[in-house]
Amino acid sequence: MLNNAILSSLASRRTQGIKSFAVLIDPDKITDKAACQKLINMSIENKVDFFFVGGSLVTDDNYHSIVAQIKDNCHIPVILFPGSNMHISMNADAILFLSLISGRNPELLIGQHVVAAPILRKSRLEIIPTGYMLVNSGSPTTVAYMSNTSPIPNNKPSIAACTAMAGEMLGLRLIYMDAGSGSPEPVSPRVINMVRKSVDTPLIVGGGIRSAGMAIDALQAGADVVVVGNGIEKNPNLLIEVSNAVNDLNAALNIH
Ligand code: 1GP
Repeated sequence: MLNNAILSSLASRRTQGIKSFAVLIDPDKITDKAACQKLINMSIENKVDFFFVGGSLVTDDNYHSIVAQIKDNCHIPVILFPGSNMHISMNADAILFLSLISGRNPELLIGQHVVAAPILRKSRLEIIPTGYMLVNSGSPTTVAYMSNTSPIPNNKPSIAACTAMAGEMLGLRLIYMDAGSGSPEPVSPRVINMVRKSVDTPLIVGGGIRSAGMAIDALQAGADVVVVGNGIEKNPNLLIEVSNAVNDLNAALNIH
């Protein structure tokens, strides 16, 4: 039977207006066990909702051990955020089955998926069909280069909205808008807002969120989940700041 616990929880949180915070662990950046443990402990203490693990280019071989370390030490769900069909770890809870719908690279729209499908079919991973949209952040990002696609311009909300709508009509269950890891600018609230009004799926937003204020801007514009990676690698206290801000926002919306 297909497992859909995480997708159901995201959909139900969306219905209730509950916002979520996901910490992205890039296996190339968190290379030692002690640093990973510190991040896990902080995430437990600050009630982080999800871990995303992955990146568009993973060169270190600790992908599986990071997933295992998180699973051994906490109950926060681990969701794979793969850059290719090589990034599958059976110990995780779920995988974002990403179709890069902002691009026109068939490998990332369907090709990699065909290779991954039989492996995923045998796994216990929850498979979450996700429309992945890159949004231009003003400078080239690893993900844009690696995917060989052009991101949607940050000042063209209608293109983003139509892309998300098409993704939803194709049956994708989540939309993830990403400015790319470490991007100088996050996805603009205007783009988020227009996409929010165009689809009913839960909406994940990440890339270039370097302050609690930016996270709140994205959530108030309509994101259901904000993802922060790079900013936390540079300043671990950002994890606490974003978590507090998300909790305050949820409390302000009368959610406990
Ligand atoms: C990148 O959305 C994620 O794919 C997170 O981006 O590392 O810039 O926080 P950052």
